[in-house]
Amino acid sequence: KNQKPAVVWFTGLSGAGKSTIANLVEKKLYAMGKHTFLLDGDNVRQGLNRDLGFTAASRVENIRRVGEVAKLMTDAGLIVLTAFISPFRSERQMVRELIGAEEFFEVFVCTPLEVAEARDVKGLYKKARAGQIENFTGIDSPYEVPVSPELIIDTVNLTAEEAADQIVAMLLG
Ligand code: GGZ
Repeated sequence: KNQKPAVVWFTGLSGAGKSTIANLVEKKLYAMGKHTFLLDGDNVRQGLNRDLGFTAASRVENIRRVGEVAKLMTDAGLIVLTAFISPFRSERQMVRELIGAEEFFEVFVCTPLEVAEARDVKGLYKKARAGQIENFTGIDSPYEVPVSPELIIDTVNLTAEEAADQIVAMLLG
């Protein structure tokens, strides 16, 4: 089946819902016969990037490597989904240029800090507030809101299903 390679680059705070939505998008694309790959912290920070932490320099390198891997995968014809905080505008711009603007879709999973922190699914915000985790995004490490993403997902008013449908429509519509 014919398919256009693409990178759907999710960005947003920890606990914003990036992985949840990316997983749903992948499921929907798979059901349509598309070939995809999902890159996220679970499969990247344990392996390829296990030498990296959460200083600004480590995050820059994390995103650079993920961008390069995504590029290789689009060269193989895949639709690549990436779910990383990717807190810095300059690195998101760098990967946009690396991939090529026509194939790059930046999706801002827009969940306010108060909402992500209130959910605190993994208890990480609590630990960060208590000083047990340093350089935590939104607490003592910055998140730079995207200026012109291809899509903004309002997770306060949309379900993950609805968000995933919006993304599929953007990609294939
Ligand atoms: C942010 C951290 C931190 C710090 C551990 N700051 O909610 P999670 O757990 O599953 O997602 C977060 C993930 C962030 O890794 P990324 O590779 O996406 O970050 S970046 O793009 O900025 O390089 C969180 C966990 O790792 N985590 N310590 N200090 N998130």
